[in-house]
Amino acid sequence: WLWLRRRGATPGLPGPFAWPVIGNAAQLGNTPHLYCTRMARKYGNVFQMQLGSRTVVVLNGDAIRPALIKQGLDFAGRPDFTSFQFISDGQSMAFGTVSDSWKTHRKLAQSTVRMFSTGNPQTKRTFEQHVLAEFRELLRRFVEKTRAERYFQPGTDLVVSTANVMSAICFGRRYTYEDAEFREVVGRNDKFTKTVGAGSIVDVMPWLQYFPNPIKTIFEDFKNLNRDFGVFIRDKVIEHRKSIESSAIRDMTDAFIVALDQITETAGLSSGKDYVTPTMGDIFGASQDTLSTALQWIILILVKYPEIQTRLQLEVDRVVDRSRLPSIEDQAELPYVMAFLYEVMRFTSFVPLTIPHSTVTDTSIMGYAIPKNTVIFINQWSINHDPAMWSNPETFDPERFLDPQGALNKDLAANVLIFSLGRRRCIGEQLSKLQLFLFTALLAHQCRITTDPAKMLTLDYKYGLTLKPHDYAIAVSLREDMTLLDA
Ligand code: HJJ
Repeated sequence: WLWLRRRGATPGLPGPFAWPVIGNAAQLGNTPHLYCTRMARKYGNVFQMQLGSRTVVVLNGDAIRPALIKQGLDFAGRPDFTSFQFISDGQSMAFGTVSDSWKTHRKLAQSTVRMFSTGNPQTKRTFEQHVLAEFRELLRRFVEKTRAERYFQPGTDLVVSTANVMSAICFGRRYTYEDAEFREVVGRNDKFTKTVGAGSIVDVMPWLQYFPNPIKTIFEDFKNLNRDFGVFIRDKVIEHRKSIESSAIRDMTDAFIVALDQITETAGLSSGKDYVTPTMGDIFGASQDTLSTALQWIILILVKYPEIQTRLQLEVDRVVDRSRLPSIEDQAELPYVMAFLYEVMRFTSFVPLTIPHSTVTDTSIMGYAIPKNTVIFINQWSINHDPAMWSNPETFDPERFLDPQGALNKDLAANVLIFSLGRRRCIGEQLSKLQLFLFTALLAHQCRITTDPAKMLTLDYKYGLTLKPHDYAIAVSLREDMTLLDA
């Protein structure tokens, strides 16, 4: 057995004993990030484990920054995992490995996202209007459901709502809450998240997909959702190509089509492959999954800690009177709202391990040699819960981000790691932070959210690429009868 472990392992790297065939897969359990954090305490911030046929090197704490920044190029690859081949037929930018054309596409995607969100005051204004329009619809629906059912589960409505903001800027349209096709396309995030999260079983024991067992069923669901999702995005792109006028760019899809066609012409790139569909899939898919997860956490925490909800309301009321709604310009005046959001990101760490990386060359980190094509897990959770960096890391406390004058401690906020770093860092970070700020400030300004006092609220979650809270029920009441949202 020791010989088996040595065979696939990286010489010299510490790590837990690995069982034959499965290695450490069973030990990961339902919380791989917690297992990795425990192992890092025992073996150090760089350790190895064996998952099925793969040796995985896990980077924790202070091993993360040097690997992703100073040696960013070496660590920027993606493993050839089975599940990744089914995301946009293996053409996804987020799940595909690095190359020269990848770099060009990523830059283009980055500037396109910026052009429709945080790029300049004009685009910010438009983006804000989309968020506001969706918030209006969402609040109306919440109030109606509270009237009809008293306590209701907000999960699916939050997905539709955030997906609609992104659909507006990606595709130039929104969908009603009753739209069955849209609900189907955005309603399977849990299945996506479960299969692509670090430690996913099919990726390290691919033989499991070939005979009847629970993993095979999960994988079939995953393939089906990717097929349906792909068709949805592809149809959008086809419609756009039919009606596009380069003098009047309507949305991100138009902008991306024009930009990519231009590059293909001038640089002779990418041999006529359509990268618009996979990249719009990445942008729309990633944003609706992550932002809806973030909002589910935000609302859960608001009802779990009503005194924090009150504190948010007090701050928003001090800055925004009843004659208008909170807006982007208020952000600098609302440090508690920002501290609350950073604490949600830190405390939940709802992307605990990033999308798995791989080394593209032989390299080393903190004195340990790591061969080319090694699977690398980045444990973001370990930084956000490091007791050396955060006092009482398991306590939810936005105050930790405020200095004695009540201003946001930006240096401390920059230590929260949830969008990753370096060449693979999230391209939607600015967009997400702006959208979450607006939603949170609007919620605090407009309504009070409560939960059934007879039911216990848990902060437990389901593991995946994103951690999803369990279902919970809320009631929503407007803070005043006449609301600005009716205007
Ligand atoms: C999806 C949910 C999907 C795609 C893409 C093509 C880019 C959360 C973190 C990163 C985001 C990773 C990306 C996800 C792309 C989804 C998402 C879903 C189908 C997709 C760390 O998102 O249910 O289906 O097809």
